[in-house]
Amino acid sequence: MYFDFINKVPYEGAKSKNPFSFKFYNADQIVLGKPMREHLPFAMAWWHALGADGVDMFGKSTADKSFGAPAGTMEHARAKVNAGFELMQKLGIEYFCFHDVDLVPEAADINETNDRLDQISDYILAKMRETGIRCLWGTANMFSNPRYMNGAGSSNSAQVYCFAAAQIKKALDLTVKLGGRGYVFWGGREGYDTLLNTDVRFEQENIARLMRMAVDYGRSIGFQGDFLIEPKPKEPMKHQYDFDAATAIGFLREHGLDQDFKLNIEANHAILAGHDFRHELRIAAMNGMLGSIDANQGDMLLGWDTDEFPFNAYDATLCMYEVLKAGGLKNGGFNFDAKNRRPSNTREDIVHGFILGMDTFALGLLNAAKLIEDNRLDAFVKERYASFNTGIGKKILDGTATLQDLSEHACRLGQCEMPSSGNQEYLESVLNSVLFG
Ligand code: XLS
Ligand code: NI
Ligand code: NI
Repeated sequence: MYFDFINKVPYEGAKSKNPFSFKFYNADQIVLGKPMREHLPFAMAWWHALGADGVDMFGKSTADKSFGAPAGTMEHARAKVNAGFELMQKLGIEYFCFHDVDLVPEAADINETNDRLDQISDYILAKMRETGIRCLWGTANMFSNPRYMNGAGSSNSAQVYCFAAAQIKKALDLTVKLGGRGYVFWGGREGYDTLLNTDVRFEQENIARLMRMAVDYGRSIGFQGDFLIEPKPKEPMKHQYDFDAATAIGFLREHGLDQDFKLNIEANHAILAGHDFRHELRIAAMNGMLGSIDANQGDMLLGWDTDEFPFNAYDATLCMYEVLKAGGLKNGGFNFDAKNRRPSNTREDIVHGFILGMDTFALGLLNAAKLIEDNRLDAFVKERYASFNTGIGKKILDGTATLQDLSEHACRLGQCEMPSSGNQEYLESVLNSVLFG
């Protein structure tokens, strides 16, 4: 036992002072006709929960993630499985997400790595059967190994491209073996630092080819879930090709991949792209491409992907508002792509992080449901466009008016009335009164 200081974390309500209890996440509570656990399929990110040990560019690890076994061994890989399943069970987290190399130490020869992956996935599968915990999505890490210094699908080296393909194939095999609902492409090194050495069109077309091959292979082995692109504008590259939701959607459509792919929207990546979380969710949702969510939070004062456990209740509320209005996540979930701050280096801190994140999204869900029931925001937006419901506006929507007709309409009026007020401050006060009233 690695988390022997807790049993199953209970829901005790907002007034509880017990640090190891949920204040808002009450799995069985019905919200808008569904239990919270179904609205919020939470997932543990293997790499953060079981891997991230506080190493940063300036310092060594601060947290012990050995779980009692020597680093770089299969014993350690199995200890991580044991610790991860114990943690998920105690928190009531029903899903996990993984990269291939989160699961086992990578060997020099890919064949050896693949053997290790076969072993560990047998071990994981047994745990899944025992606990009922499931796989949300899998992915291949195509950014850490030095061979990916120029990218994976965007590499200038055909050999590197083949190694990327081999990793994707294996990660798809694992995802199918573990019953994963999604397969993610996060293009960390798919981008460029200078145009002086880069053929952007060539690189993007090659990425699309690799994705097409992945889809063909995945479908051929029975993968029925979603392929997902996780947009991020920069870091580690200066320019990353999957800049934001709109860019990724355009890419998928251009290359005929839009039937198989959706998007995995990460809160922190939205901020790096100069948007906010809800903008990215809306763009994905209105294009029918809201697949899954990487639930974390950035720091407005820092320009990088800090992957914090989310605590901003406004953001979570407006996120859940978008998700509820989009009809929920079908194959997706809320993956805590989040890690403890470097000085929060105990096992208790890991549990605090998840409790915080799960409570924040539960609070967001409860608030978003209240906003929907209140209906003032929705009604306002609907009314705002009412001039298109009748007369010339209706003709525009029906497609029965020409530019000439509209011009005649305007010229007949001579002068234009001002449109109705946006009433932003009023709407913000509605938001506050619903949240805190
Ligand atoms: C990095 C990404 C990464 C993906 C999975 O910024 O968020 O963690 O989610 O490769
Ligand atoms: Ni992510
Ligand atoms: Ni990220």
